[in-house]
Amino acid sequence: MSLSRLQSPILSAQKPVALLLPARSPSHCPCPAQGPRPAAIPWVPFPGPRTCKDLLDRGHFLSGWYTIYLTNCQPLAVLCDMDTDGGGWTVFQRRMDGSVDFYRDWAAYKQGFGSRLGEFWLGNDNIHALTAQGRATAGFAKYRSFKVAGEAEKYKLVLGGFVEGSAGNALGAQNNHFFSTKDQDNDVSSSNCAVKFQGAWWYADCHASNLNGLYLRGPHESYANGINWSTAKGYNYSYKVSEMKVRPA
Ligand SMILES: [Ca+2]
Repeated sequence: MSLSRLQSPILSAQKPVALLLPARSPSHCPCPAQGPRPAAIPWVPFPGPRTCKDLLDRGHFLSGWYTIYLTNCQPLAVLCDMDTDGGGWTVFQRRMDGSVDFYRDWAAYKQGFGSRLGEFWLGNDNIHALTAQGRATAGFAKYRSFKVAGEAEKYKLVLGGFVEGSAGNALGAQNNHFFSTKDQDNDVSSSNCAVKFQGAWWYADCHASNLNGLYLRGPHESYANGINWSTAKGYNYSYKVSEMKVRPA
């Protein structure tokens, strides 16, 4: 791993590949294959990749944007990190240069925003689908499991135990809390945490981490409104690089 990656919080999670299989049989749900169907056995189901780990296993060793297929065969373009910690990670959040505004409303976080070329949030509905049957993993801060509920449950964070990570467990405090944005206060504080700390997160009363906070480029005087990970560099240091990613078990 590069130093910059080591210096940034990387939330990682994973889910069993088996749980990503479609409810119906592949013959009723023929996801497009990557590349040509094998001519010799055209009748054999040849499902498309369901995760970045699938793609890695099929020989895609370079990081980049690929199309994967969710459980209902819905295609989704995702950034696959094929390099960090063995590769096969699906990245759903990236901060790297402050070029994209992350202080956005519920609708924006629901559908996703940003640029494939730089910073982005993949969208809460997509993140929910990716983690629907989530179980754990690794990175800068590693968790045994990671799941984001659907919108009906306000994208609640369901986190497994903290496994390891030099940055410490700054996401644990947000476990079992709803997602909040500046226009939807679902936190347990009498104030509006998203407005107070200028982000969008699974705020409680309010946070120990704020990876969708303002891009403040390192040390900052303001309190807890940057890309903070309190158990590492506290509430007055904003990380310059942040990635959140999941990988199947
Ligand atoms: Ca509140």
